[in-house]
Amino acid sequence: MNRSYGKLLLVVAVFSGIVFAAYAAAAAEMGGMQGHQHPMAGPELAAKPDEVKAVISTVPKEISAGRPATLLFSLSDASGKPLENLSVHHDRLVHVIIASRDFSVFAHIHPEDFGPITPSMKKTARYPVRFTFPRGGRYIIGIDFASGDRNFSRRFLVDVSGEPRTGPARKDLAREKTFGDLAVSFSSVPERITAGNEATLTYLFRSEGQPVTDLEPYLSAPMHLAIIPADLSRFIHTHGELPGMMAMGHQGHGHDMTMHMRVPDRFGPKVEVHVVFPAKGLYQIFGQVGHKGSVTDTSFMVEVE
Ligand SMILES: [Cu+2]
Repeated sequence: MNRSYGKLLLVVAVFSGIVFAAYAAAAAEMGGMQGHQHPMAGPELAAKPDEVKAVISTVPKEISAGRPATLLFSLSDASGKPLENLSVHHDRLVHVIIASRDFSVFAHIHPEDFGPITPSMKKTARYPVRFTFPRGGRYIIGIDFASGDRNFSRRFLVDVSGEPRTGPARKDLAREKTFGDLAVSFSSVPERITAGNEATLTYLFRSEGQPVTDLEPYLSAPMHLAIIPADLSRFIHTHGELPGMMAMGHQGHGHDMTMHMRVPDRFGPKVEVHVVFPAKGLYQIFGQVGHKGSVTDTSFMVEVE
């Protein structure tokens, strides 16, 4: 056992009271965790869940609402060595999604957002982000990273002290919502989504009554999505496609084709997402699009039967 792994274990031991690493669920989640989901699994779906390990630690140890916190993700391979060979995917080394249990809080951040990636971060495979949790209660933290040509996702739960506390998610199946200056119509085919079967989600964007045709890529994809069930048992990160891109994507190897496809500089008004929901229940779908130089976060809920 090398020294850094020893330290890692110590960190786990020290923080185990407040941090829940999701190893138990990892095997069940593998199918739902890859960047782009297909019933036809690509070779990367065969990756063993214990092939890489991700551990979260936080400073301070107990996070309080309204106080800045540092979240540190330590990545290691099966033998416990730091995972040094992370590859950039979607323009970043590590993607971090944070959502509150009631889904009123959402953030998508990266270590790169807080300064350059240092040689020491790469060598130790320890990547920090900073975040101020606005309310107390339970949060899900999902991370995505790639090593070689394999994508990995891991999920953690953290409890934040302080009032007011976020409660459970409430069912809200509204299909027309406005986010910033974008009016969004959300629909699914089939309308009744069933577990284990692919559904196509379509977003139609309008602004001042007109279809929006100048959406912009965000981190090299037409849309970034984080899909989270109400019981926070999974974290699915996937990407939108433009209608018509799909035919190409589906000829591929069943992994994240959007990574290999050039996204037009401007597009709209529709973005499609192909998702296989792994189990019954309510899921919140956070979708992010670029428009006029900034990123708009959208949020819809689906009920999977
Ligand atoms: Cu990201």
